[in-house]
Amino acid sequence: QEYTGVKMEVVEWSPAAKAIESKVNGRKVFLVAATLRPETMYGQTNCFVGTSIKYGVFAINDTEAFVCTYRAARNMAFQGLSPERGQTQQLLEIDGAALVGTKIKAPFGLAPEVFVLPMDNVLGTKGTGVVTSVPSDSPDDFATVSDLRKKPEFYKIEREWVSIDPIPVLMTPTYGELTAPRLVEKLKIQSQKDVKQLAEAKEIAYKEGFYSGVMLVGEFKGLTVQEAKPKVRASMIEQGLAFAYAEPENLVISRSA
Ligand code: ZZB
Repeated sequence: QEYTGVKMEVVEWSPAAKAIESKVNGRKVFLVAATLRPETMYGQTNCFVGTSIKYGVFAINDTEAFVCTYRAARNMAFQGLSPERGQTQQLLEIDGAALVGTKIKAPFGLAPEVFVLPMDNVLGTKGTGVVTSVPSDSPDDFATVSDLRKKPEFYKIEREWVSIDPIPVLMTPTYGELTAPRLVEKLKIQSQKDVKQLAEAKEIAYKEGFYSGVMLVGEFKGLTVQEAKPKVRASMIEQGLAFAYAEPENLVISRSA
């Protein structure tokens, strides 16, 4: 599975994560999200972590540190993303819950700064355990953001952290410019707990976007999603905002399992 690792630089730590600042030796710290849809990065409105997942802050070199699961850091250590090949260098450990409310940069995002929010369905066993959120094109993200907006107190977040509306990124003939909200409505998805319908919606959104989508924004506006996808990715990597991150097949919990 070849992901794009998106580097979301920390702008301001949440109070609960503030202590990290003094323990990274002046390194820039990034939450790193694994995505299969780099072309949608213009529409990021926030980022998700699992509140009961343990994350580490890992030194990548002398100037940068990544926040992700230990499992992801270990994979990265075999892909040129560690001071010493195959060796992780963990600076500290932190609970996902403590990261919520941290303000980070969203590379290529039309909303350039976003907040870290909680999501129930983040898997610690896939990608980096950090998920960047694109409610315009990801039904899971739209359903979760809708839950958070309905019950901010329950999720222990500030209303302001979920204030960005879905941002149109691409257009499909069937669902228009907000594919995920349309699908959530059509399949009568009530919340992030409707995992079965969400899996179906995700499948449809992937296919529709990939085969029929046309870019509405960004450097490759007007190109089809199929054409734009590798170009957006290459552009992000070239600008130092992302990197290739591969995951060994047998470690991925596959959808059919
Ligand atoms: C941004 C994005 C925009 C994504 C979109 C999807 C969509 P898959 O297909 O099952 O492999 N993701 C990544 N890591 C995790 C995790 N640990 N737990 C839960 N979700 C995770 O899923 C890959 C996608 O699932 C990734 O791509 C990421 O969300 C999320 F418009 O990144 B994506 C129709 C989907 N649209």
